[in-house]
Amino acid sequence: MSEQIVLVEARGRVGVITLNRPQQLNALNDAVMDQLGAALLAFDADEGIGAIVITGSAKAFAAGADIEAMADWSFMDVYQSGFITRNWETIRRVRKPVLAAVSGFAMGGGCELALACDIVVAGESARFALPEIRLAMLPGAGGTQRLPRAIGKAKAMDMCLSARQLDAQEADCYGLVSRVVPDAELIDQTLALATQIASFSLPALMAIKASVNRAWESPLSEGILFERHALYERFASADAHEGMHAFLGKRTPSFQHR
Ligand code: CO8
Repeated sequence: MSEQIVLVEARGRVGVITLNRPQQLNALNDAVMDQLGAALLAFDADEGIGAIVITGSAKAFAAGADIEAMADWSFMDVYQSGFITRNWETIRRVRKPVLAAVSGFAMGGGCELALACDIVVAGESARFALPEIRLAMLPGAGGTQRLPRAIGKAKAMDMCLSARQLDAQEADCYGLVSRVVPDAELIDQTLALATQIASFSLPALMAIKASVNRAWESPLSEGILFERHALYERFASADAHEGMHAFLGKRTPSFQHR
């Protein structure tokens, strides 16, 4: 039986997806992106799951798009088949929180995959780069768009134009990652964080994720309007009433994810 290139496992209310092409440093080919997308959508549809973790191996989260696969593609190949659009953007459809647990290389498309996640937890060995310029290519899976939004134009230009690599501490300082933890604790700490998040009310998590994402995608006035309606909608949620009454009653809330 051939080895599974994407491993999928539920740990309580957390769905864990592990990229598993260690020989190729988890280079992202169509099969990986198809399976990653399918796993994301399955967890997103699963009522028993409240948060999702994507991780790789100790040496590489992912070393980018599979260069061997795409080296001889023509313009028509990528245009007609909708390269990137066809299976790299599935993650944008996921409404539940997605956490990346990154150790080792997060290069090119691997860095872009981390940038597409909601929270990035980096092990101390994590290395982030968009080195496509070395190939005379372009960070085309959201890199030139999400990176400047995440870390600002000056740092993003430096990374994109010079292939500069950031270590975990630099990535933390610049806002590319959410937190840095010792490598040995990466999975446990990310799972603990995901478990904590998944214990909260799922519709509230989804509303907050949508509202924060709106901050990136609209002017402030529209973002504030979106947020206001998201807030009003909270009052239609049984969990919100339960959360507030539990606080007042000095007891632990029992969320039904409604
Ligand atoms: N694609 C295919 N194979 C890869 C990739 C990759 N991205 N990265 C590593 N591998 C393979 C190597 O070819 C090697 O295979 P083999 O053992 O058969 O020779 C194996 O993985 C191990 O790699 P190395 O021997 O190179 O390991 P090192 O520890 O010496 O180096 C590095 C690790 C620094 C990560 C190095 O492998 C490297 O530089 N990899 C390429 C990184 C890169 O350029 N990534 C960007 C790719 S392009 C991209 O992601 C664009 C996505 C956006 C949309 C697409 C537009 C281009």
